[in-house]
Amino acid sequence: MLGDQAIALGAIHAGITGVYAYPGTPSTEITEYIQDSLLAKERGIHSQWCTNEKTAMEAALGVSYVGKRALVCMKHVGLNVAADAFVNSSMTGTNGGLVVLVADDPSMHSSQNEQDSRFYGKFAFTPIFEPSSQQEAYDMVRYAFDVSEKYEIPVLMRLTTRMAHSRAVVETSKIREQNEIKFSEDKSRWVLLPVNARRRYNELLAVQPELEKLSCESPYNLYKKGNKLGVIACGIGYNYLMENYPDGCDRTVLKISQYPLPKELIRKVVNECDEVLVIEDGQPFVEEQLRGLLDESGKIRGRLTGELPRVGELTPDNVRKALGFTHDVHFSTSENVVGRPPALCTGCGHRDVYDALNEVLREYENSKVFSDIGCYTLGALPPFRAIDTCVDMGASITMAKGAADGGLFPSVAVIGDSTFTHSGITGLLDAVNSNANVTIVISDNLTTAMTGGQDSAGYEKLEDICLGVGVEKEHLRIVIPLPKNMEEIKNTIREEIEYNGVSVIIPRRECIQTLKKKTRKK
Ligand SMILES: Cc1ncc(C[n+]2csc(CCOP(=O)(O)OP(=O)(O)O)c2C)c(N)n1
Repeated sequence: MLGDQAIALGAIHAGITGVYAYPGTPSTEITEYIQDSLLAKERGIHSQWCTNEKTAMEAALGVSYVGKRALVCMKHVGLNVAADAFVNSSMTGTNGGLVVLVADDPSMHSSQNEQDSRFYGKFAFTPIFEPSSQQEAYDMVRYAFDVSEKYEIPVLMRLTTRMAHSRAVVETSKIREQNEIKFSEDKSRWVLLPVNARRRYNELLAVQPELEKLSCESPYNLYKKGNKLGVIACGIGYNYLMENYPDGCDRTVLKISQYPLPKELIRKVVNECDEVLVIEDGQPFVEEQLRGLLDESGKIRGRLTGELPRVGELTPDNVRKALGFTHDVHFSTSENVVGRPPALCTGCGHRDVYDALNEVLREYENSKVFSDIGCYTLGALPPFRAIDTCVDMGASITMAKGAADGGLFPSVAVIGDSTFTHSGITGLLDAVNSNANVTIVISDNLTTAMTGGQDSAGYEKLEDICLGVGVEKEHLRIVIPLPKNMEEIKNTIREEIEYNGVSVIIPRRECIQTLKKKTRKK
């Protein structure tokens, strides 16, 4: 199974009542697996996509509130969107088990940054789990639900790209029933008024030593005594370490797959070894804590000391180099693969949108196009070079509004249908409320194409949403993005740019990939 699939099956077998998610690489396959699972269907497990990560997190918390188990999945930047709900869920605590699965993307294979979600877990004082193999991913989900239920706290489970997207054989265990509905005896902890929140915060802090003890005794944190060269290997880093020692590792090794940091075990390694190499995929989360502000001993080595690269993902090769092996064994094949820059598909409607937009905007001296995240972001690359920004989901409309406030004309936003419902609607409301002079293009391919064609929450609802938010009917225009309609599309764009207020243009044509899939299915 893929690591993602192992998580999904582990969650079904652990007795979840629902999975709540918004797609995002490399986490998408978890929910897709549950959606396709007959067992999940038989058990009535909820698995419909959510509008964004915050709605997913909150729905999962609602499931937990009634005593049942919920899995919530997202990519790392999704946790920024869900952060308000996530951090506060550790204050309310949970009733049924709640596992928040976040897939990080070091090396940014398909992301805008390589933030490390373990910081969020520490920030919210939740336990964190980080599997080092597919088997562990499967087993750990159940364990994570048990910890969540025992300590009444949400738990964060973190994968990185290679863990999510590589395969291994997984042995399954018994299938557990879902929980019966039940409510917390302590009702006040769910109402985070300051008076309750202060009490809850103290309780959350008070349980931390117990969670740390649990980490020290965890079956997933292994200590093995060896020579004076120590290694602390976290999550998939342990996998890469062992790959370099097919006949067994002679170093002293501490494998970490459960946090808060098992301080006692860490002290043991540091005391027993002359040098300790910290191998972790992502940011130097553990290494930085070990070095502290004043550590000049040079004993702790890793990403901060140059043994491992400061940025990008771990590989068996860069781990090998850090371990001091001089003879080269290359695990990686990537250097033999020719780079293939991404491009919009031939026949994609976004192409026609950009062709029209480029032609019209050439007529203006200072136009800027604020775009967003999706397939249409590829409009930044040749031959289009049609967009000027892409920051985070939803930022197109709001940035266009801000730029218009600052005097830019024409100020244009381009956003996809799924991104619009994810986090563009509130920005549109801001633009309407201040009657900003912006032209907004919602390029509607009727799906969430970038992540593989998941259902789009605003399907057949975009016009009603825009009108409901307050866009004027005459300035809500629909076009069909096809080369034969080029003149009509250009005229529509021209007219709406010239209108001094909020205009929305919806070019609508189905994504050719989902169309192909549907035809094949038929
Ligand atoms: C906060 C966040 N969540 C999820 C993603 C992953 N992601 C990137 S683009 C995208 C959706 C794109 O769909 P849409 O806006 O309809 O554009 P399309 O790809 O269909 O052109 C998603 C889910 C992300 N980058 N950031």
